[in-house]
Amino acid sequence: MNRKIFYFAAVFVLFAVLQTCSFAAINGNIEKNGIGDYNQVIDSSNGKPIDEADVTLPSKGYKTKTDSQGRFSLGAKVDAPTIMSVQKDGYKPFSLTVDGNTTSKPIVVGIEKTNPHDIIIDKEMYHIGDDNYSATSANASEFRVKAIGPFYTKNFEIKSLPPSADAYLVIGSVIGIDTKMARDMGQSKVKTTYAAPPQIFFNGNMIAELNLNGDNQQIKIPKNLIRYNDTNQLTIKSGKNLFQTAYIDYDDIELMNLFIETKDKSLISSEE
Ligand SMILES: [Ca+2]
Repeated sequence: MNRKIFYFAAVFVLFAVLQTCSFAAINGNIEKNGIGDYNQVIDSSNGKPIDEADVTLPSKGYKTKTDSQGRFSLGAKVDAPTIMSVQKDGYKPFSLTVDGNTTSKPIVVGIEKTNPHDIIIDKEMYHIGDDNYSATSANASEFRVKAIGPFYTKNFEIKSLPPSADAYLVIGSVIGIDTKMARDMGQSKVKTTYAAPPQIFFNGNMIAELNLNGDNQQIKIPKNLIRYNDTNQLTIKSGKNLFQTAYIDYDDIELMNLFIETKDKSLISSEE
């Protein structure tokens, strides 16, 4: 296979803007076939096709599986940015925000095997907010999942982590954030208002604010907040529309794939 592959992950990756935490280098998971003629899921470590992977567009209710060559087709037309999910047992849950531009050419997705210390918190898509949003909100046309309310929360166990590693919360994909920064970046078309950013809490402590939509946003979890061999709690609160004073209007967002990855500190510093 002499196919010419180039990386374009960085185009889609927009980092969370954090107050106190530093970033890890991002995984270059998405590869695009410069010549190819079909969408494909491959193992990022060896390039081998992955069959029977689940490929979905949750907001469109579209589901398919890859064939024996890892190939798949997107049966739904995609215009506005939409979250595409790829899941396969033994691999990290993967998602990518696609739009008409992305899907006009074949997409080759490289997925990574899970590591022993990875913790998958949630592989579902959630709509956080109140189902009251403007048609010009970032990605409003793609909202199909009913809102669960203004916050998401989940308890999960952490047994142990390697002492030489840092833990990162990874948010696979998020769309719909209407902050001032998202508006200034052209992600939101809402002209007259904007919302406070969604806030991420770990065991009751705010560890980050999400100002932008995007894939694979990584947030370092302060080690002193982690409870080992015990239950930990992740909460994501939607921000309020800062220009609506007559009633509380929560920013409506959709997110998918929440997990914790560990990265060896020495590896991270060499990547930076
Ligand atoms: Ca709202």
